[in-house]
Amino acid sequence: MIRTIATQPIAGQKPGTSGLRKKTPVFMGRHYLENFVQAIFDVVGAEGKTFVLGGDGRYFNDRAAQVILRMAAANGAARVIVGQGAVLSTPAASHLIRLNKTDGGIIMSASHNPGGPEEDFGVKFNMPNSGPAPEGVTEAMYQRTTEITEYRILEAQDVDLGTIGRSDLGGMVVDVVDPVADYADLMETLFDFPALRTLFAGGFRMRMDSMCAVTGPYAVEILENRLGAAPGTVTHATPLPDFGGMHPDPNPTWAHELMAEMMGEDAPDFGAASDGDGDRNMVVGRGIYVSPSDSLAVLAANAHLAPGYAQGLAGVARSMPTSAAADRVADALGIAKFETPTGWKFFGNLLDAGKATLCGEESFGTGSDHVREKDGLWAILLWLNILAVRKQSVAEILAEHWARYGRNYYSRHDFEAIATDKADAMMTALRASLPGLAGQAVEGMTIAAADDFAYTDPVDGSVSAKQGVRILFEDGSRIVMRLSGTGTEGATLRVYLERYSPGPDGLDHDPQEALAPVIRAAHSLAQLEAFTGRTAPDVVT
Ligand code: VG1
Ligand code: CO
Repeated sequence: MIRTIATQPIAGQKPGTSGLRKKTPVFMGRHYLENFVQAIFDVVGAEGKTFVLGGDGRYFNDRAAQVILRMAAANGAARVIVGQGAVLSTPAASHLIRLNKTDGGIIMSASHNPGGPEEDFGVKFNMPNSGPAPEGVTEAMYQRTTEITEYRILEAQDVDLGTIGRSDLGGMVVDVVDPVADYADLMETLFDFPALRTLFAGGFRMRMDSMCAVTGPYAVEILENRLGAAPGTVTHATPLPDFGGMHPDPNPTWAHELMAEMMGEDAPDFGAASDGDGDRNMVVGRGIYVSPSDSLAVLAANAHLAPGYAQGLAGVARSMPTSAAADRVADALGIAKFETPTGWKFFGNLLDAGKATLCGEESFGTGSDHVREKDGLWAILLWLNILAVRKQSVAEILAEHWARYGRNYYSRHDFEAIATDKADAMMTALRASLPGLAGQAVEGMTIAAADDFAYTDPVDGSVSAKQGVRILFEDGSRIVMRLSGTGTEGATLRVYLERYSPGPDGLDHDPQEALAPVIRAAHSLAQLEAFTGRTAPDVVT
């Protein structure tokens, strides 16, 4: 029986950089999930439609899936394709939307945020193109949450999501599918699996840290079962509702076990990690960390070595705070380059229009037109494919890359859990100071230009303003500052720092040392300590 439940708007259901993320107890609160899901269906329409549903398996994933299924049925959906156990990595969900040509999908994830009863949960909607809903759509969903008066839900027993197969839920078809198989098959079409099998058979050693999050089963199937990497190559391979207490954010701070192994005596040839929902990747060579901006540039320069990209790239897109290393490759290849605001949703149109083939963000996100999300395991496999063809180490590949293109020294400093009013005051003052900055000298560097990044989508003409403060120096150095749109506690200030060294000398400095004057300039221009009381970042990547 379908019930219509009276409800009231709940404040703050505004999706951020990637969907609606809140503390789990907030999401579990009365009508919280229901209101947001009804707002999704009210905006996109559910009648007669087919959706994909899955999540990263974090705490509340299983219960939320049952609620979403009953609401989909009550709203007239024809069919929902669910990953077994209500689990799908974000890129696998994106692939299933494309493969089955569905009307979109709902992904339950707070991505790289910790999970558990007191940690974070999230929900986002992906469009029929399989990418995250663009701003116009998420804004409409938010508006809907501010005026909602009722939601619809079927009264029914839980669907058995543990068993693959088809069932009926109040007239709606529920197809429970293997979360891994289709995704692994897609990877086989893009990469040279026989060459990768030969690589591993030849003694190549790898460590993959799945951080107790969703990629464990995917990585075991692809790396160990299909490619023959040694059993145990994948660590923390069992997804847990609280990620085993780990913070599933693949960066040197949170993936410290992997870092220690890769920098240690008996380091394997290649190391990698992925995040809560499997769309991020960190790549590490023996004794050398690859910054995500450099990773994008190296992948762009070498993608043609993998079968799926042998025909070359149409273009490369990066988020604005990502370093310009990829631009240099695009220029050398004579292909298009794009600079978008932070968040994967801004790449969707470029990918759909065939303008860009590879996309990347400095936040450990890399992907291509094979899906409409960033894709952690995809990036790791592309690196492996390149290593297999070039028969060089990660360190050698990076050194050759920098020698050819110069090096964009790059780092991001995060200042977490700042009181929101203090962070807002700092950004307001910084924005107000921008018009007078050009021509000023700081730390021996002259400011060439300063603005607040605005983006006009080249495909649909939509404009997104206030996407981050940029301070550009005459020597090519750059400071970018913006507040995070994925956090759930106070404000997180992200300071992005970049300095270009053309070589041939000065290509092997420590990034923090190379960037020292830029870091000092950022602190003084933003009056960071005066506004926030902070002198040092919480996380450096
Ligand atoms: C962060 C990253 C951004 C990324 C987003 C979602 O957003 O900076 O590059 O697209 O997370 O990634 P913000 O607004 O906190 O800076 V994920 O893996 O959390 O979906
Ligand atoms: Co993620």
